[in-house]
Amino acid sequence: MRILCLSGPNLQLLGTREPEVYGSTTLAQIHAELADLGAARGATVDCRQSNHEGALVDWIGEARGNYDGMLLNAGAFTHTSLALRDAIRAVQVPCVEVHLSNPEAREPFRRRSRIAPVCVAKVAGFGAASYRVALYALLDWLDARTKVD
Ligand code: CA2
Repeated sequence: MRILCLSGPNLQLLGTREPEVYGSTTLAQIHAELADLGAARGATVDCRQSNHEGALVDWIGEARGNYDGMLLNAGAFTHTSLALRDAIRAVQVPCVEVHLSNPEAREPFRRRSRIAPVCVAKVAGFGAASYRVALYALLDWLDARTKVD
C-alpha cells in the first residue's frame, strides 16, 4: 500500500506554538511516526506540507495511480476550499480527513467542512494521534476493500 499524507497551512508550526490547542508534537515527529507505523504494516507513507492551496491541489491531482489512499489535514482550507473538494472527488483516491483538534467543538466557522462529503471518513480531536489512528484505519479499510474486490 502507498499512502500520501498531506498537511495544509500553518501546520509546519506544530509543536512550537499553541500547544494547548494543537499539542507539543512536531509535524516532523508525526511524519516519522507515520513512516514507522506504515512500514510495520507493509505500507509506504509519503508526507508533505504546504501553506499553498494550489500545491495541495497539485499533489492530490498527482495521486491517481501513484497512491492507494490519502490522509489530509487541510488546516483552515478545510472550511473554505472548493478546489480541494473538487480535487479529491476527481482523483478518486480514498481520502481520510484528519484534524488534531475537534473543529466541531470550536468556533462556529470551523463546524463546516468543505471536504467531508468527498472523504471516506474523518478522524479529529486526538492531537497527533489523529494521524496515527487515521493511517491505521485507512490501511484496514483498504485491506478490507482489496479482499472484497
Ligand atoms: O485541528 C486541526 O488539525 C485543524 O485542521 C488545524 C487548523 C484549523 O484551521 C482547523 O480548523 C483545524 C489550523 C492549523 C494551524 O496550525 C498551527 C499549529 C501550531 C501553532 C499554530 C497553528
